[in-house]
Amino acid sequence: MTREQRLAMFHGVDIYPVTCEQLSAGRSNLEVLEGVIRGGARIIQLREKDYSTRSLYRLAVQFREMTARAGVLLIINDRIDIAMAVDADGVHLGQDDLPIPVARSLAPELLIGASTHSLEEALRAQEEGADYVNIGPIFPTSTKACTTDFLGPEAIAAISPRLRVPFTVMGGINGSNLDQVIARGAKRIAMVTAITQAPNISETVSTLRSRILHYQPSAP
Ligand code: 3NM
Repeated sequence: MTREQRLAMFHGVDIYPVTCEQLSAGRSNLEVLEGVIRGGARIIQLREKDYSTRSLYRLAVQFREMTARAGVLLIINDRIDIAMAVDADGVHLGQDDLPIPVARSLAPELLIGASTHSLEEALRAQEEGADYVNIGPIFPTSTKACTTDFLGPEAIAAISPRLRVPFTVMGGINGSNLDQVIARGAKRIAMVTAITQAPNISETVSTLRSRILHYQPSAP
């Protein structure tokens, strides 16, 4: 696929599940992926910080097979080499990973996402050519050893009007606070544990998706 086709698919994203096998209630990443696909998600990010390159590559090959069959975008966290090796749809880069322009020159057709934690970082990532930026952490989360404080849902309303590129939000988002982020303008919502720890992943993904897609603000 070209980057343009991938971008068009990205625009159709609502829920954005991110893996973490350690926090998947004893299930494998492939089992989680299967549930995520059955629940109707249009994208998944493979994020495993501590795997060896070979194990991550092997898993990414399987993720690519399953996501390609389902027409689901596959984004690889941090590792542009793995993303290129398995013909993933994109790479998600943190503030300490390869600079966005370098990643872009290596892989012109990959979507490049960037983790950002402030307005300044979000604007810089956009200027550097990110295809989408993540704003987070929105709420406290123990999934990531965060050095930054959480931003609060108000940050979404403050940062997103300054962005031309699509954005995702992440960090501590779950069924109980989902409406707060949607109400601030979030349309693409990234989650780890709200999905990976759900007893029934496909049902949870499906329910969260319909809440994102059919959100109605409650009357004042
Ligand atoms: N990145 P959960 S927050 C991996 O803000 C990650 O950049 C974040 O996990 C960021 O949905 C986060 O379980 C953890 O809170 C999100």
